[in-house]
Amino acid sequence: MRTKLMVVAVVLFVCLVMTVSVSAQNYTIAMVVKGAGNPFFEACRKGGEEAAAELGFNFIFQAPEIPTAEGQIAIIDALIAQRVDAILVSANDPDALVPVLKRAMDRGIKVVAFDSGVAPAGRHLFLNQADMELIGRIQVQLLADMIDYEGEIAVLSAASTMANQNTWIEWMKEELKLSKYEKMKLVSIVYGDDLREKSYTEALGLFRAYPNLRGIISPTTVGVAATARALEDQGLSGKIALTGLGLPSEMAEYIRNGTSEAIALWNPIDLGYVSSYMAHALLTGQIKGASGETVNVGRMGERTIVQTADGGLEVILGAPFVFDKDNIDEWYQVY
Ligand code: RAM
Repeated sequence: MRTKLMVVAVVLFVCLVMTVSVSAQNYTIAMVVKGAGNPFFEACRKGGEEAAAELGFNFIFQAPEIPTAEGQIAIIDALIAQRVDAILVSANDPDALVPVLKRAMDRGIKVVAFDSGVAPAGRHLFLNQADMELIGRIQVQLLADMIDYEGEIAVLSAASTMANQNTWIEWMKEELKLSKYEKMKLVSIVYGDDLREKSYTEALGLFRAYPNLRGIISPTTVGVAATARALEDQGLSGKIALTGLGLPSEMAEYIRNGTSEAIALWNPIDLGYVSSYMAHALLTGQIKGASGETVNVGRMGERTIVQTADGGLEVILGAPFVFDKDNIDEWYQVY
């Protein structure tokens, strides 16, 4: 009888230990993106799901109906109430999200911003897709080549509050200061808010307001695809050049027919994958989230945490990649 009781006690103890260790690793990581229906973020989601399968955490994907800070704040509030372990966020506004993210961090939730950052006070880490300066400058260089360094140009951006687009536009302006661009003039910056129809309408507005327009840069996957469609609908392909940051899957037909000779981007699947690995490493204690630490990011190898100019901490994914007629066929089915 005593031996039987002992066996039962041991079995119960083992079960208890197993439950504790399983639930300790059963983290929930939530990805909050700018807005619903954006294929760029669907690709980020794929990367998050891939990391979840490898590391064994629960993955939640959430997006406000339209890309606003208010929508994201409501979602994050609900995630805090749900007691998720980490939040990955591509912010619609770098400052408006700080109070709610601070509240999340106060409750022990790890916050990793990715793609479009939040101010350092509202995050533990930021995953930067690529050097912001490079992304800004490269788009001016691509457009300049298309229009022989001459004529009026415009920018069709996402929302005026979005940190990633705003930083890239600042670097575009810096690039345009170089003497080789003295015959190019930035005449307008308009905002399509990362909504397809609004971006389309803004593109039409540019065509109407600037009859001499030679080129458009659209540093948003939603904006660049909408502008390409507007150019074709108005019979302006080949008359107004177009570049920006586009998904190969959405831009392939426009690149093949010359509406846009070239676009740039990084791999959004990797972006979702690496940001998930970063959050998981913070949760397990593999990293503390300090400058100089190395974080293991699965099939992408390792990355080092560095200090940014704004006093925050970030990890850089890689370099932007240019897609054109020569390589689009290799990429349009990938993302
Ligand atoms: C849109 C979003 C996203 C940006 C890409 C390039 O999908 O604005 O934040 O990184 O474009």
